[in-house]
Amino acid sequence: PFLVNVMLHEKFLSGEYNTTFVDESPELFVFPKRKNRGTKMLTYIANTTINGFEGLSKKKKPNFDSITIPKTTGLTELKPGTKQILEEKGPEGVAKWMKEQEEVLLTDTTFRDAHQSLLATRVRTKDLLNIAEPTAQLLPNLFSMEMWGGATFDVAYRFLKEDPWSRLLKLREKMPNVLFQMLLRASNAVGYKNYPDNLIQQFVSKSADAGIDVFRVFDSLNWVENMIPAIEAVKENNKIAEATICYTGDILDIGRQKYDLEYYKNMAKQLEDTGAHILGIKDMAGLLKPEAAYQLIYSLKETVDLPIHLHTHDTSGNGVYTYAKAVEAGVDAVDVACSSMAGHTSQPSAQTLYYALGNSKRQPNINIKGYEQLSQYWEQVRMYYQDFENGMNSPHTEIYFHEMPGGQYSNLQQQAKAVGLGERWNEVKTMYRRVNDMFGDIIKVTPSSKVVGDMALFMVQNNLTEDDVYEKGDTIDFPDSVIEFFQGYIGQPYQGFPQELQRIILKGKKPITKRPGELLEPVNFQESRNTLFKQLDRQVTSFDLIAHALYPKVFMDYHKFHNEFGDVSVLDTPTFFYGMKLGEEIEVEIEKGKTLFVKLISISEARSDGTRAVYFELNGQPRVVTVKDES
Ligand code: 3PY
Ligand code: ZN
Repeated sequence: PFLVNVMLHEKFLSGEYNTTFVDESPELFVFPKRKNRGTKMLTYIANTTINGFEGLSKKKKPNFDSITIPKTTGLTELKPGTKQILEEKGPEGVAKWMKEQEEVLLTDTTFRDAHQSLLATRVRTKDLLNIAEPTAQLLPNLFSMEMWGGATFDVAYRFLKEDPWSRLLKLREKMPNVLFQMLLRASNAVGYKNYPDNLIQQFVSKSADAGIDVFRVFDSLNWVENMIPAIEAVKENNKIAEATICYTGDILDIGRQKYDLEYYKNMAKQLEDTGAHILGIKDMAGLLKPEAAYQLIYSLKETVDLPIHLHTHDTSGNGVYTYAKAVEAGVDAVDVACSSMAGHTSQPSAQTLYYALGNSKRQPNINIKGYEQLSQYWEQVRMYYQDFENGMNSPHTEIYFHEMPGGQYSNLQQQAKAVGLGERWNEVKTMYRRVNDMFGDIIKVTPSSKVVGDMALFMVQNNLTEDDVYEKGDTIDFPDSVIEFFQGYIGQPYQGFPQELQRIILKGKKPITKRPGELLEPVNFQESRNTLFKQLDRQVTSFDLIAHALYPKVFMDYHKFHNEFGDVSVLDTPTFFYGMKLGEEIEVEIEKGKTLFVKLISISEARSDGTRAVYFELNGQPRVVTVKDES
């Protein structure tokens, strides 16, 4: 085992070792413990069967249809795509190529924003992997697949109990032909606060190594200064920097002049000056109306030389109309989702846009039949996640009032339910807008949108009005995220903070005006490698180090869970969320070529200590595990 540890060690593999390597790498002396994967897995299934899935009300496992996966002819038959253009021509070459295309290019967001916005980010790696190769085969002409970043990173560890890095690596293997795109919250990385610059650099570098090609970089307050370290890191890694403007308000509303056309043109120029390769427009709430889209894109095309990539959400139902106008104005690429995962808080449907642009030179060059096949897959898989649906079944024009980002809507709704405000959701939405206005009409996107959401929940929960905040604010303990926002820890809003409210909230604390990254202590990766090694009792990868630096508690909780229940990402999704039914049999491929057959035989009555015995057959052998009934 010692030799194996040496040969698999990251430093050994990278060639970065010297004569002190063995002395400085205590992890080499840790030998694998006997794994009892079967028991761990049965314990998870038994627990979920008896107690339900954390955060969901317990219910009987529904019957799901078996899933049809389109047949593929194997990776060797894949048509080359944009990934190969990047490899041959580099990031500038890709940007040039984009501008030369007549048709509008498509980014498919089904693997990231679509489920972040419709299903509280809960889609599991297993369901992505099953359709990855067919997607690569059927859609080789996509500009990119947005499949990582945003909320997928912490939700993977926190709720799905799986490793997001492993998701990226595995998808990359199955989809070698299309550019992989991630959403990067600039100095907030994939978190909700600003991190030290060296952590941002490491995060970008390792994400690039693991397979990300296009980094959509945005700042939650559109503060360009705060985007530069991330953009620089992307460029250093020779990947594509899509520097992005977040769109809010309405450029055509003369009563709403804070964010007018000049504001966006000015920001676009500043972003071009950073040396980015693509200009992104991120309409995270779906506020960009069709005529405004035309005028915005037309003006930006005149202002900058970069290809322009537009992202919207279809919450109002106007998404395809907005794209059609943007296409008319010359937008180079737009974000869509596979139709059964599109619409409402998600992106507009790829297929709908394809048909809408029929007989025009700019119609996307995609395999529409292939898209329909993928859509059938997602229609079935979406059923697995029915408990996370946000309940929005029709166009929601109220978005123009509350302005809540699509990716936040379902998540904030879950948060509201969790604190007992499910019944008062309408009040929360109204309060969200009020809070925005109190904060001086800010850009609302993660994490600034979370601050607004936290404040709105806080005010509804405590029955506070705006007047209460101004009159009794000195006696109110505001949420930490709100205090930190007013301290300047996620950056400086355009035109500054409202001073009276800032004074009330900070209660004498001094705000900063510098970029937080300049003040934060760099992460000491060597030290944290040693500490983590002791805590985890196993080899520590760079991926672990970064995840731990971003989310210490979430990461450690994930490891605790992993030690207790093993790798649950191998379970099928219905079993993962609902456990098993009596008499049911499932197959679990725990590694390539190694399948366990599990049958649930019976469950005992609760005993005096509140536990139940759960009887299984594992590969035909009787097994029993004891779990506590929490009901
Ligand atoms: C995210 O940052 O996760 C978003 O999707 C913002 O729109
Ligand atoms: Zn989005």
